[in-house]
Amino acid sequence: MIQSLLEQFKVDFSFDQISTAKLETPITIDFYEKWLKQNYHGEMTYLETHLPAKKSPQLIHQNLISAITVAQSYFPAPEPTIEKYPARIAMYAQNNDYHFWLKEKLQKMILALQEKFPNEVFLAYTDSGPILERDLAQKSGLGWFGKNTCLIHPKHGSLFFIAEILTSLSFEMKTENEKHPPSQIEPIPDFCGTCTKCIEICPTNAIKEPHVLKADECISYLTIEAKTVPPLHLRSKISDWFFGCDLCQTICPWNQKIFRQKQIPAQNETSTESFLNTQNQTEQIEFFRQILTSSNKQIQKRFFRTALFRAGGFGLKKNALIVIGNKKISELKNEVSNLSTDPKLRELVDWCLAQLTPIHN
Ligand code: B12
Ligand code: SF4
Ligand code: SF4
Repeated sequence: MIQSLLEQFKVDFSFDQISTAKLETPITIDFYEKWLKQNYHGEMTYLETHLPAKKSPQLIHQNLISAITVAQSYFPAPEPTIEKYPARIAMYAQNNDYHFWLKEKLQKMILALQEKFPNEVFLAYTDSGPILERDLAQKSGLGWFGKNTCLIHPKHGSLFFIAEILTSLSFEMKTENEKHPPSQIEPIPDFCGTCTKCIEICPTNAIKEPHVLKADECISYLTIEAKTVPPLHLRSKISDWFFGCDLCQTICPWNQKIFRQKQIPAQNETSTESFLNTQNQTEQIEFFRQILTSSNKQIQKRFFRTALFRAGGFGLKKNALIVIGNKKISELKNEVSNLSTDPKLRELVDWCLAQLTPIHN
């Protein structure tokens, strides 16, 4: 019964994949602990706080036994933002904030499950819970761990979110129509082979070795998570990325099929600098002008329920200053100068103005 219910969910909620796994100590927990000890997580201290529950998921709720895992493709955008941003933004962020709409899908699934299993526990998560999601998804057969650390599926590539329902239900029981109990799903083998494209393209060399990302050097961290301005040596490497980064995924051979299938030319996606025509340039200048001249409150209001909300007013101003400096958008010199009264941004403003000042011999 459960297998056919899951198949129904896959269709009803347009998931790319749905599966199950036994909930136990993750296979890669030792990698995770080592990674934390190396301080590769930067300011994301919540990743340390999450360690005990990640190690022993039953600390979340003692009755938890299994997980239903889903993969939801985010490209092309299934839930596109109303506003199209004229700046370089990671593909996932071209959707409304998945912490809301993807979780809402899981909550609808839980309502259906609770009708059939009223005495069982069901908890929905995507991204923010104390769960090692790539490990759980790998165990459920949703993909393999790429050298860029992303989970990749031979058919679906890696441009997908992971979400899960933790439950007290057991999927060990096999029904007459099911050849295998769902929890005995075979993990997908590693198809990276000798390829190292993701490591080579990373502008900040954040992938220190296959499977190991120094997060505090990743553009995604620097433009979304960091509450401080990026160190000087990384600023030029951020190039024109305003929010997030996709390069180690868009270069991946396993995503090229997705671009071809959807008839999207991958050229701009895999380039370390995006191409902008004159109209895009004008729109981009206006977009950054608005960011720089709005109050942090106005920015929060404008980006509510979008992925960009996470960076907040300070974060988006910081990101705009870096792109303006790197792309030498001198039309915004006055707006940049006006921000020098903000003590948190003053040093970055000086750096940005220095990039905008032509050097004379
Ligand atoms: C913190 C975090 C980040 C950090 C650090 C990312 C990182 N690679 O560590 C930053 C801010 C940089 C980030 C960036 C991005 N993130 Co993020 N992030 C997370 C979060 C909250 C925790 C990840 C974590 O614990 N990292 C610590 C490392 C050690 O663990 P890991 O990345 O999961 O890596 C696993 C494997 O690679 C494997 N592994 C590690 N070493 C080795 C060695 C060997 C030999 C093997 C075989 C395996 C192996 O074990 C690890 C643990 O299971 C998860 C959500 C969650 N709760 O899990 C989302 C999550 C991983 N992020 C996600 C996404 C979409 C992104 C971005 C694509 C967003 C963007 N475009 O800007 C980028 C991708 C950058 C990249 N190359 O990873 C998705 C990934 C989906 C997928 N298909 O893999 C997740 C699962 C969120 C979600 N629910 O969809 N993220
Ligand atoms: S997201 Fe960008 S900066 Fe981060 S590891 Fe991938 S290529 Fe490097
Ligand atoms: S680019 Fe190559 S090495 Fe990197 S994840 Fe894709 S297949 Fe693996």
